[in-house]
Amino acid sequence: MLPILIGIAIGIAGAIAGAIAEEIWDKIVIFFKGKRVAVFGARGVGKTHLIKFLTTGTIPAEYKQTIAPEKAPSRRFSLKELGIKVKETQDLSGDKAAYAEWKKLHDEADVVFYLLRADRLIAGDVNVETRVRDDLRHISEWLEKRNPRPLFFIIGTHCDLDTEFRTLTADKIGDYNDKFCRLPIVRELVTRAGGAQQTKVVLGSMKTPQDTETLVYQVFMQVAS
Ligand SMILES: Nc1nc2c(ncn2[C@@H]2O[C@H](COP(=O)(O)OP(=O)(O)OP(=O)(O)O)[C@@H](O)[C@H]2O)c(=O)[nH]1
Ligand SMILES: [Mg+2]
Repeated sequence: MLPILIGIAIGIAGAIAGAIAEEIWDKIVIFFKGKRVAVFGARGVGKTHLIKFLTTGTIPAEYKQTIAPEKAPSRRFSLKELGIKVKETQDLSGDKAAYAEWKKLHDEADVVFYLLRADRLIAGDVNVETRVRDDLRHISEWLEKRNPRPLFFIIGTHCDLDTEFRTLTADKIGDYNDKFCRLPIVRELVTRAGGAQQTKVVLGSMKTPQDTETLVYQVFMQVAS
C-alpha cells in the first residue's frame, strides 16, 4: 500500500493522486506534533517557502483526478494542526558564524531538513557541489554526536527547472529519483550523513502550491511508513 502511495505521490506536477487515509494522517500528526524542525540550506533554496507551507498550508485529504477541480472534495488537513516548531537560519554563504548558528539549531532539533538545488546538482554545477559538500561536512559531524539522532532529510528543490522532470510520466518517477541518488555528489552526501538508512532524500519542486503539496506529501510518507 505505502510504496504505491509513495510512487504515485512523487513529483507528478500539479497532482496528488490518491488519498491520505485517516490512519496515515494520524501517524503524521503523532510524528510531527510539536516537533522542532531545523531548516538549513544555501540562499534561495526555498527554506522560507517550505516553512510557510509547513506552518500555514493544507494538504488535500483526498484527490480524484477524474473529478473536475471545482467538484473535487474540499476536505483538507491543516498543517497548522501539527504545531511544528520550525526555525530557519540566515544563510551567510558558508560563513563560520552561520555554521555556529546552524549547529545550535541542529542540536535542538528533532528533525533536520537540508535543502539544496537539485536542478543545479543535476546540471553538474561545481560551485553548488562544493557548497553542499562543505555543508554536509559540518552537519554530519553534528549528527554523529547526537543520540538519538534527529531525523535527517535532504530535500532537493527546483526540479521544475530540470527538463527531464517537467516531462516525467508517473511510471518514470522512481527512475528519476534513483538517477539523482546515483549522482556521485548525492552518494557522497548520503554517505556523509550516515548512509541511506539514516538519510531520506526527497526530490521535487515548490514552484506552485500543488508542487509544494506533492513535495511535502513525500516527506510525510517517509515518516508514516
Ligand atoms: N521554480 C522554483 N522556485 C522555487 C522553488 N522553491 C522556492 N522557489 C522560489 O525561490 C525563491 C527563494 O525561495 P525562499 O523560500 O525565499 O528561499 P530561502 O532559502 O528562504 O532564501 P534565503 O532566505 O534568501 O536564504 C522564491 O521566489 C521561491 O518562491 C522551486 O522548487 N522551484
Ligand atoms: Mg529565507
